[in-house]
Amino acid sequence: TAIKPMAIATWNFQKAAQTAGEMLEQGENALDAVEQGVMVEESNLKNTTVGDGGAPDRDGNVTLDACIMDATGNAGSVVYLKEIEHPVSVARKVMEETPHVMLAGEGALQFAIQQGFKRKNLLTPESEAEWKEWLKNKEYKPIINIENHDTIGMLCMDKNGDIAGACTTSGLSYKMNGRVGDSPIIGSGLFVDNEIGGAAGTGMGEAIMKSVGSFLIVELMRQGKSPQEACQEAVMRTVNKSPNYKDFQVAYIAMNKNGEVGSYCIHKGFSYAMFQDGKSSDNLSASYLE
Ligand code: SD4
Repeated sequence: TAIKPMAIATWNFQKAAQTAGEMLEQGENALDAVEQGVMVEESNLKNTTVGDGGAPDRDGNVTLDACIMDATGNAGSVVYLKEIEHPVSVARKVMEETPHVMLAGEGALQFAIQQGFKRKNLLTPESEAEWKEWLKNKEYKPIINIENHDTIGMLCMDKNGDIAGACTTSGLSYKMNGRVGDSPIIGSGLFVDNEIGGAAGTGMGEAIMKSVGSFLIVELMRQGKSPQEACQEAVMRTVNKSPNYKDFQVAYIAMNKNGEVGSYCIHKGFSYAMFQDGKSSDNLSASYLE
């Protein structure tokens, strides 16, 4: 049977999935599609959890985390990157132009500038005003599904059946200065093994990192689980080990080599966008809690 290219993305990012999906249908490769797809959200000023317009940390710094993986198992990542609108593209440059996988902070910014990326102030007046409001009480309590949950993780399968993935975020709003989440950590916020499939996570990064969630899902698929079963088991790993699991969200999406997809989350309200066969859809994820 002919392979049907497709793109899936965390949350209802249909424009991002469509951008990638249309590229795939035109025969472009999964890596180019996944990069261009997530860039839609990096540029979306209304998305305060990714790229330009991202909410700052508690000291007012917008710091971005992103990673990308291709079908050969190569990976690139940037963490605590400031002033660059498209961290995913810097992550791709790290993968392609350096002997390393991950660059952080000042060094990542220096590398980006060397590669021709332009510095830009990413703190919008709106995000700054909200941060100043937050400073009045300094209450650190991410609201489930709404605040802090708009990170884009995306998986693409191209016409050759090859899979690539990317994940990009400004992390949790009002995080501590220096905090890095799961999104740029290979195996946590994202993992792709082109023999098996890929997975991406969103939600409370600390919980995802502690279970190495995306790697876990790919390994469970390797053992024969469907993407849906694998996502569910990864979420349950966190639920069973976290007495306070009701206080945060963790959500995963996954895709296998047969083009089957799945998703699971703790709290109802997570959905994933999908583009295939020229059609875009928003899919409500199964959840542990109603
Ligand atoms: C993080 N996982 O930095 C990210 C946050 C997130 O939608 O997914 N927001 O912990």
